[in-house]
Amino acid sequence: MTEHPLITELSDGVLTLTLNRPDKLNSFNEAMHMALRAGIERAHEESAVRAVLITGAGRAFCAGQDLGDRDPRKMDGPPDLGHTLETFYNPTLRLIRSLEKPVIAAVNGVAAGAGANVALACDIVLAARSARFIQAFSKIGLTPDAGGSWSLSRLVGEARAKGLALTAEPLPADRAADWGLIWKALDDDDLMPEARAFAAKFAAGPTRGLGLTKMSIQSAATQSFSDQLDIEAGFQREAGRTADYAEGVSAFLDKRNPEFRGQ
Ligand code: T3D
Repeated sequence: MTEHPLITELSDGVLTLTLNRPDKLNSFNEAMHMALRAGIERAHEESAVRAVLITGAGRAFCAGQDLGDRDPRKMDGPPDLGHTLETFYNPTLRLIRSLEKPVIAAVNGVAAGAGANVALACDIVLAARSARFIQAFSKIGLTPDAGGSWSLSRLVGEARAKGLALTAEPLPADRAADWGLIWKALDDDDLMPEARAFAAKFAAGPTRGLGLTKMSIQSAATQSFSDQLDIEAGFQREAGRTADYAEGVSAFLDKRNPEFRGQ
């Protein structure tokens, strides 16, 4: 029986999506693309989902595109990779960025090509110390995709973005954290417990406030200071009307822990 390319589990508000093609280092084929997209769509639709955790089965996070599906010797002519990006990668990346809930990537091993850039599109990236991030594209004559050119240049600046993309040198998790490419590198055995703890904390948090925080930080990249002040005011107006805000302030005044309900 063929294993499902994505293991999906919803527990206590956390939707865990595990890329599950370990023999191919969880590289993307069409079935895994569609399953991951369906998982993120579910997170958009279901209020029971309050945080998403993406990780990989086996020793890798994701090795990008399954190159077995791109064998030139089995094709009539060159593939239209613009079409495959528009059809498979870009919709999922847009869904991750537009999801008004936190998305955590637990990078358990190598993350290469589009696999690295799917991780970098997430909101909190945790990586095992043994993990490496590889912009593998230049090794096969391609150019960064899955949002990599955007994420790299914003997260680590042009010099490091160009260095990573042009050389395809593996970047160890510790250095990725030092450079600000990811949130944290962790001992391998600590990765999943800590990632689950993060996800649980978000899932028990003020969901609307967290979602607006994500949107606010993302919007700041393309706004003037003055326009961003207006956006903050609009978001704060909305956050201030939530039951979770009332609970947060009440709990502070009562000197107790808040019980957020995601409302
Ligand atoms: O095509 C489009 O639609 C456009 C979009 C493109 C997006 C992209 O992601 S392009 C970039 C594609 N990815 C790569 O170029 C990375 C290829 N993989 C590697 O460079 C290495 O495998 C790694 C550095 C990731 C890991 O190296 P290592 O030494 O730890 O493992 P390995 O021995 O190379 O791989 C283990 C197995 O996984 C091996 O299979 P085997 O020999 O045991 O049967 C290998 O062939 C397979 N594998 C690894 N990556 C891929 C893969 N199979 C298919 N596609 C892969 N990307």
